[in-house]
Formats: sequence, C-alpha cells, structure tokens
Amino acid sequence: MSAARPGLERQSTAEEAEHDYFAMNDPPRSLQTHSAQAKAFIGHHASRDRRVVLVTSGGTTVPLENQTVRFIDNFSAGTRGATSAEYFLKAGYAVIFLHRQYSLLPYSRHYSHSTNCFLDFLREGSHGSVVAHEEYREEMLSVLRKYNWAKENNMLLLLPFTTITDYLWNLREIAQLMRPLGSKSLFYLAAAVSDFFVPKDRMVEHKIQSSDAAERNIRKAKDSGRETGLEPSVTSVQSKRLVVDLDPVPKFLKRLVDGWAPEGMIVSFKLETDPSILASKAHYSLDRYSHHLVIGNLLSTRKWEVVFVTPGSPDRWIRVPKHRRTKSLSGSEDQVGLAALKSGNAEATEGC
Ligand code: 9Z3
Repeated sequence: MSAARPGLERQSTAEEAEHDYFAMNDPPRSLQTHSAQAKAFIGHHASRDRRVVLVTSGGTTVPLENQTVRFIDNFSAGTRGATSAEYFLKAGYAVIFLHRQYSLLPYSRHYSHSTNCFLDFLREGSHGSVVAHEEYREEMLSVLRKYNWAKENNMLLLLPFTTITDYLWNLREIAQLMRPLGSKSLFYLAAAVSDFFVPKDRMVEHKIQSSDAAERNIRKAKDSGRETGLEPSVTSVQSKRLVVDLDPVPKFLKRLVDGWAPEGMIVSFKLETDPSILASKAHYSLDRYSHHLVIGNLLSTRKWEVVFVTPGSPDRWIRVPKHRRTKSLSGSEDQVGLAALKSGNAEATEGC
C-alpha cells in the first residue's frame, strides 16, 4: 500500500526527522511496560483473528521545564476517544486506548466528575450497603455489564501518556507492534496533539523564575548553550514577560502512514476554530499524508457535527439535528460520535 502513496520521495527527510526526534528526546519510563502489555494484548487477539484498533484520546502536554512545574496543554477532555472506544468494542474490535492520564475513559466516563459526581448516583442501602438510586439503576447496570464484559474478555487495554514525547514514543511502539495485524489494524487518532514542543536539549532544568534570579539562570543556560551551540528555550524574562521559543513537532502522521503502519487503516482528526478553513485543512492533511480518512471538527460544534473527508469522495457532513442535542458542551456525551458510529442511525443527518 505504501508504494502507491504519493510524496514518498520526501520519506528520507521524514525518517531523518524521526530519527533525530527519538534520539534527542528520551522515552517515558513506562514505555517498556506498555510495550510488553501491548505485545501480549495484540498477540492474544491476533491468535483469534480479531481486529485491533488503537484509539488515541486526550491532549498532550508540552513541559517548559525538565523538572516540570509549568506546561502547555492541548484542549481535549477525551470524550470523543472514550465514546468511540465503546462503539469499537461493540463492533467487535479489541481496543488499545492510548489516553492522556486522568482524561475520560470508556464506560467510567458516564459517571465522571466533569459532568456529575458518581456519589450522586448512590444511596445508603440496608445493613450498611451502598446501592444505586432506582432511577439510574437500569442504565448503570447496562454500563457496568459492558465494562465487565470488556475486562473479563481482555478486550480493552488502557495505556496513559502525559507529554507529547510520551505520546509519540508510545504511538510508534504500538504501531510497530500492530504491524503484523496488517489490514486488521486500525488507527483512530482523536488525541489533540501539540504542533510545537521544547526539545530536551534546550529545556531549562529548574522552575522558571519571574524575578532577578531568572535573568541569572537564563544567563547561565545561555553560557552553557554557548558551549553546546544550543539556545535555551526560555530566552527572556525581562519586565516579568516570559518569551518561550518552541520547535515544530515532526510530522509523525507521515511516518505512521509510510513507515510504522503501512498496511493499517488510518483515521485522523482535524480540529479547527475557524469554520472557513476546516474543510481545506482536512483536505490538505489527506493530500499530504495519503491516509484513509480525516474527520474534521470545530471546537464549538464538535459534539454535533463533523465532516468526513476521504480520497475520491465528496465531503460528507454528519450532523445531529438540533432537537437531539441534549447535553451541554461540557457533557461527557459525544453525540456525533454516537450518530456516526451507530450503524444505520436515524439521528444523523448528512450533507446539509
Ligand atoms: C480532535 O479533533 C478531537 O475530535 C477533539 C475531541 C480533541 C476535538 P474531546 O476529547 O475533543 O471530545 O473533548 N482531535 C484533534 C486531533 C489532532 O490534534 N490532530 C492533529 C492535526 O490535525 C494531528 S493528527 O494536526
């Protein structure tokens, strides 16, 4: 499949960028454990001829200091990823859920603190027991049964990440482990991934200061930079202003498509805030990386409408009609996810 993809002539540059990135930015401490867990999980399902999907979910952080106090974050609660994972499980996929630590998880998202406190669903029963309120019991039991089924059948592997570097190390590792699955592997990249980061060799060690001490620290970092030829990422804290200099994150989607998972099906998301550029940015991504599907969404309407952009087909909008939009944007329901993933769903309207 990769041989037919355009843009391969630029591969060596992308490969070099990948090599440099992973050579310069250390793997997370959990990588070996994650790798062993993923290997066992993939092997288990491969032997049963099952399809495996890697769902990425939640935002990546960009630490500003090596001993991190401050970091830049990417917006994502994990609703899209957690909801979609439930529907992939329902469709028979084994799911590797690579998620931002403490973001929403499949099944437990229904009772997350961001929408409601789980304690509100419970009351004290007789003899010191705890029971669910009558009105919530049926739904809770249904969620609990699905959750238990996924656990008992080893269908869901939860792997957390925090930083952009953790994310990329995990993504590469898991993609390469999934390679033997060939066309039975699917990548569903809903995580909100930072485009910029502070490389390890330019990161300041200690907490950035806002006082005179800061200037002294920066001078020190610049002096050592003169020896190594590298500028520290924080270049000035004059007049209490902080100027941070970020590098671009290498275009990992290119490496995923061409190098790490050439036979897998790859679905990426494109998040924008300006409606006038959403479709063109989604097309640009598809042209550039030549994968299978880009799902475009706007921050303000992401729960009600998305646009599917695929090679050789007209754009397909999936919209949840107004009267079906039941919860607020802060809710844990991903309504368009439900509409798109439920086969033959009557709640979605297309092409409007
Ligand atoms: C998305 O667009 C997701 O749909 C959301 C989901 C983050 C909006 P929530 O978690 O939100 O339900 O609150 N993800 C963005 C994917 C992304 O960052 N893509 C990058 C890009 O387009 C790399 S593939 O450049």
